[in-house]
Amino acid sequence: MTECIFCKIINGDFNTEFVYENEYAVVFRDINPKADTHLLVVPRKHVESLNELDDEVLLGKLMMTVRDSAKAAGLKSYRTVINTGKEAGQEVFHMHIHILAGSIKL
Ligand code: DGP
Repeated sequence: MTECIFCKIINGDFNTEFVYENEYAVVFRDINPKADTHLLVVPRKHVESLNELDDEVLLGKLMMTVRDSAKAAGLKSYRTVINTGKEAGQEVFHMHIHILAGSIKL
């Protein structure tokens, strides 16, 4: 049984609403938003962090998912952040990309 919170979300264990999804990733709202709009793009495949991601096709698909989900959310301008490693502020060790838009408190 997985202990990874994002794997559980992907499995539907918490009924988290996906604002966008495709075969590579799901996108949902951050529980602790740091901006007016704060989304997380999370690969369906469990990878601890960017340091462990060795699939360049998946990395490209994730960036396309950032763009497509931002567009679907009506965002024209946004910031993307990937926290990699504890010292950089990574709290959830399932790689993800933050999308922040509007007033950003980072
Ligand atoms: P990071 O620090 O880059 O690992 O960001 C992890 C983010 O994940 C943090 O901003 C809060 C968010 N988060 C943690 N647990 C949950 C959860 O159960 N649901 C949602 N929607 N977001 C979560």
